[in-house]
Amino acid sequence: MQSLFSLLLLLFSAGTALAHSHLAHIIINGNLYHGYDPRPNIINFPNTVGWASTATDDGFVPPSNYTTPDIICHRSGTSPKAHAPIKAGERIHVQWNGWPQNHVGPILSYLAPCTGTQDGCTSVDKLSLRWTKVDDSSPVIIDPAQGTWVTNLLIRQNNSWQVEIPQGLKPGPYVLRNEIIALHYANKPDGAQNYPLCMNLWVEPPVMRPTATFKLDSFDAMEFYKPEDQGISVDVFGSGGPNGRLKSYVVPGPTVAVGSRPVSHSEQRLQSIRREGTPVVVMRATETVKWTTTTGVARREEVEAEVTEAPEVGKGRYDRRG
Ligand SMILES: *[C@@H]1O[C@H](CO)[C@@H](O)[C@H](O)[C@H]1NC(C)=O
Ligand SMILES: *[C@@H]1O[C@H](CO)[C@@H](O)[C@H](O)[C@H]1NC(C)=O
Ligand SMILES: [Cu+2]
Repeated sequence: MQSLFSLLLLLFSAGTALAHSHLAHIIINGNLYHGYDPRPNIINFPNTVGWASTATDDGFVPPSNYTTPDIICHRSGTSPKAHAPIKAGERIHVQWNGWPQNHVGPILSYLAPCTGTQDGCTSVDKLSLRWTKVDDSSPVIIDPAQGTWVTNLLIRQNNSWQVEIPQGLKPGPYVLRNEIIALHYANKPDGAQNYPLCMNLWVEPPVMRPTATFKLDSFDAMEFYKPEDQGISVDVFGSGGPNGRLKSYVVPGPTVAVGSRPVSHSEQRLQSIRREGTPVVVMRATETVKWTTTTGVARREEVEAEVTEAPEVGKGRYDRRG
């Protein structure tokens, strides 16, 4: 009996160790753009829009590292050259490479403009990125009695989540940071697991005139969370096992910015892949060229919107109930 238990425990821990994740790809209007796979011996696509990291174990950033640059865009995160083009108001399907059932927690999305560069987000100093939360996947606990969380919804739709780029967002280069905080060990010291995935976007003017005004906040990722936050240090399974007792969850970090339109749970669905998308490379801050395998023969496209002026920065606030 004892040995069977140990065997099961071993299988379970092996399962969780293997079950970490990374960004597989994103889909915008049926166009697929590649993510970055940090595991050893993988040759990544040169035109990935996903930030590279040294998380070779597909792992996470722990609360003890919340004040280090690793929390910004994962461990030793570095920006790629490519940016996925998207119009303000459109939706991105963020495809995770699998997600384990027990890794319950919130799915958070943040945007940061890349300013002061000629090449968009490519050479941006990640420490200078200032973030706005555009989605917190509320309500994070879908059914307290059943113990279902938004991560279960993500798993049901092939481990993906849809994020809407606010219609009122000014055109230009942005980093989208999609993060899941897995809370299965969050009742233990330093037990929460943050998986921040960054990707580069080139935001174009919306098809229709924006109806809502949107104002960027200016949060520093190294100040988002504290190990003792209510939503970070939390016993999600209660004392009674998997059908947890936790009835409500306090989302950590800044509140969702006014003018954001998170895709609601009922609107969440799969986007299908229709074709390989062509990312863009940003030139002279306001111009882009389409990605080609051989540089130099790319088509140049002017973006008519005035993207040079710095985006307006709002006050924003942290919600630290309790
Ligand atoms: C936390 O940061 C330290 C110092 O940079 C590093 O050595 C350690 O590997 C990090 N831990 C994780 C799990 O990323
Ligand atoms: C489901 O996700 C995998 C990657 O994890 C991907 O290869 C596959 O195309 C996705 N399926 C659909 C229907 O989107
Ligand atoms: Cu894991």
